[in-house]
Amino acid sequence: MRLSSVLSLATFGACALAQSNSTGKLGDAVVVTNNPIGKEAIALLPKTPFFGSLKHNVKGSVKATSGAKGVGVDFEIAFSNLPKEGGPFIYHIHANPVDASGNCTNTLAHLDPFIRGEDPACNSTKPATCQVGDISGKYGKITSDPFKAKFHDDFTAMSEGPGSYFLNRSIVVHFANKTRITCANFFTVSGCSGSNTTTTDSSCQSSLPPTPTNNITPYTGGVGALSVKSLALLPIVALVLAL
Ligand SMILES: *[C@@H]1O[C@H](CO)[C@@H](O)[C@H](O)[C@H]1NC(C)=O
Ligand SMILES: *[C@@H]1O[C@H](CO)[C@@H](O)[C@H](O)[C@H]1NC(C)=O
Ligand SMILES: *[C@@H]1O[C@H](CO)[C@@H](O)[C@H](O)[C@H]1NC(C)=O
Ligand SMILES: *[C@@H]1O[C@H](CO)[C@@H](O)[C@H](O)[C@H]1NC(C)=O
Ligand SMILES: *[C@@H]1O[C@H](CO)[C@@H](O)[C@H](O)[C@H]1NC(C)=O
Ligand SMILES: *[C@@H]1O[C@H](CO)[C@@H](O)[C@H](O)[C@H]1NC(C)=O
Ligand SMILES: [Cu+2]
Repeated sequence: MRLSSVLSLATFGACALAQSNSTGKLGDAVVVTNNPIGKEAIALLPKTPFFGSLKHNVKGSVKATSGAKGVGVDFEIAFSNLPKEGGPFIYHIHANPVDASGNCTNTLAHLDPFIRGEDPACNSTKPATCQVGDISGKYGKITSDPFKAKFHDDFTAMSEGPGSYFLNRSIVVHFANKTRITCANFFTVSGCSGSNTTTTDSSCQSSLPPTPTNNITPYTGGVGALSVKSLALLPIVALVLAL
């Protein structure tokens, strides 16, 4: 009797622990309800991979649009030219932007404002308990080439303030073994053929500064209309700031 109640207590304790681990020190991820209507941002992968021994980088982009009524974010994913080996590939929003050198290591870990940690792995049936930045954990790994996906995430923020804000951060694509292949920063695209912009819009892509300046965070803090001209100047501005 006594032993069995101790045992059941222990079992209960283990369950509670496991749950609190996947829920995060600050609780479950909170639904974002005040994203600016119509706001769009995109992260475009650079020409050169970070992972040294790949000849051609993964191509593609992660496009983010404020969800209906400002709730969460609608994501559109397009990746192609993936390595022949080492999949299924995973991708996440990482905490820091990519620096000017394009070094994906310096993007640090996944966006994790609720301090959940990577382990245990995200259970996609309960996305609020996953790391906010664990996009492939919540919505699926990259399992085809080309890979396209569209999904809605409730927990990502497109207005500054909350920790779940990601437009000052980056996307990182990894091999299945977590080695980083490539990474790119988000920036707003209101100036990039407006709401008709798609991830395959080549005019949009060619308006961007070429690699490696692609890696400089061009996010200018909520400026809506980022013109092609100001995009082109950004590397210079960033260089001046860096000096
Ligand atoms: C939860 O965290 C504790 C200590 O922080 C650890 O011992 C335990 O293995 C973790 N449980 C799971 C399911 O990861
Ligand atoms: C991860 O996988 C890739 C592709 O298979 C391989 O080239 C790389 O060396 C691996 N990294 C580690 C740390 O094992
Ligand atoms: C990237 O940055 C990390 C940490 O700062 C460093 O150890 C590594 O050598 C860098 N990699 C490259 C390719 O520069
Ligand atoms: C994920 O959560 C669901 C619903 O709570 C549960 O039925 C399932 O066993 C969980 N999967 C894993 C791998 O923990
Ligand atoms: C990004 O913005 C958020 C919210 O405004 C802020 O808390 C965070 O420190 C910023 N991160 C970086 C890397 O600039
Ligand atoms: C998108 O473009 C088409 C034609 O190029 C135009 O008819 C339509 O109004 C545009 N939609 C928006 C939302 O701008
Ligand atoms: Cu990652």
